[in-house]
Amino acid sequence: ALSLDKLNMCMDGKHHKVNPGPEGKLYLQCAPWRENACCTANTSTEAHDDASYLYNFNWNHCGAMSPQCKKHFIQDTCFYECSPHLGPWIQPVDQSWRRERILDVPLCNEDCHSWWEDCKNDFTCKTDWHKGWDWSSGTNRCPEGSKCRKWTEVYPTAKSMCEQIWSNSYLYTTHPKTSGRCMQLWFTGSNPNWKVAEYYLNNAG
Ligand code: FOL
Repeated sequence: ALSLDKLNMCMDGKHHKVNPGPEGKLYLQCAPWRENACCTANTSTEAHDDASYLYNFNWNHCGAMSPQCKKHFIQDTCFYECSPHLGPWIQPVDQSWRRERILDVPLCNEDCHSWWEDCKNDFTCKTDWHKGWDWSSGTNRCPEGSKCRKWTEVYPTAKSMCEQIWSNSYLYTTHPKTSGRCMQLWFTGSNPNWKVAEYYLNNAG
């Protein structure tokens, strides 16, 4: 679609709406986006389900993911599916399941660190969760030759996790939430990320 407004648009992803707009009700952790969202109410509900139809993605590929870790993945899903302010970081991509992706979205320091801290005691078998899984069962399983390892072995630092898990969707930053220089996964009230996108649009990354 012709993007007239990089500050208010939806990426051409698997489940994204064509244009952002109000949704009335979005489910639980996705509720902060309800006034202006790229996700539908159905997508917001699915974001909270294990192995949801969104990507058939199994968080529990190395045993049950802890609830405190899972809440960050739910928040990431809400952010990824619902955010209308990712324009400066949207890139075309040649993938079977989407035509656009996000690249190097500057993530607020606290959001990256709290995510990693809450997942520290969990396990995974892969650093890049976008590719290389065994999908023969219909959901992702650890590929042959991989082993479930402690989170901190796979991701020694918060930075390594935030940047590598979704193949550089995020860029690690030292910017705090209050800076207006980083995107927030977690917020209440009006979406603070519009101003951040505006800043990066005018200051060319
Ligand atoms: N969150 C964020 N922040 N950025 C993202 O890009 C993102 N993407 C997903 C979920 N949350 C995100 C979607 N996740 C496959 C794996 C994960 C996934 C979507 C699709 C998948 O089918 N992987 C195949 C390769 C498919 C292909 O590239 O053609 C595989 O080999 O495992």
